[in-house]
Amino acid sequence: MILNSRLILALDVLSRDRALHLATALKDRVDYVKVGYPLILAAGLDIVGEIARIAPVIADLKIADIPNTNTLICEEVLDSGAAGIIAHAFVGRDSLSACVEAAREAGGLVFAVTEMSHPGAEELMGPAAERLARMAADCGVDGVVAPATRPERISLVRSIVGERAIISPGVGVQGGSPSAALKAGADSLIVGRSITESPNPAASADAILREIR
Ligand code: FNU
Repeated sequence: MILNSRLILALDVLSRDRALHLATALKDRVDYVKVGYPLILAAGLDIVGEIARIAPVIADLKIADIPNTNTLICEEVLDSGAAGIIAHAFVGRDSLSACVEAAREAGGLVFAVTEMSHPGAEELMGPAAERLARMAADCGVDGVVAPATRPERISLVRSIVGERAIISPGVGVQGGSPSAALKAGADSLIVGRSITESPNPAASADAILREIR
């Protein structure tokens, strides 16, 4: 995984032009551009390849299906140019392993979600997060997604996943602090609206980069 800036841009915008404009403007400040359902549904899967020509793409489809369907989804999105994918761990070892195998075939990265950053994740995912992190590590994922909104959970996940990457969303609009997440053990921060909805996205990214450094 690339860890230069330690910043991943979450590009949850609905216009192809805006997405390409932001990716171009911010490509030197971020290691990856993360795209998910909002942009892919609005602009089509080809947007993955278009952005991949600007910066490496992580496809955040939170893949969560039976192994065969997971394989098909991974193949499609990796073929379209994604350098990495995000999959849910809660669906089970066989489903997550299917993602890992598909990524290995394509030379891509797999990140497993252990616990999400929003308050509702405390209901069901929180109590299972340690087991999910352990299972994800056993399956051979490259990294996990852990919540910047709960830095203590990042520390816990770090103690389980060892050297594997931890990428953390929830900074800014969701209330998480960049420095607290990094101090707790995150390798990279995933940041969306604090940058994309700023009147000056480059300046907002720079402010986060200063905190990272
Ligand atoms: P921002 N995201 C998240 N929490 O926020 N993939 C998770 O637990 C998770 C994610 C994504 O709040 C979210 O979908 F697993 O605007 C969005 O794309 O900074 C981004 O991270 C956060 O966006």
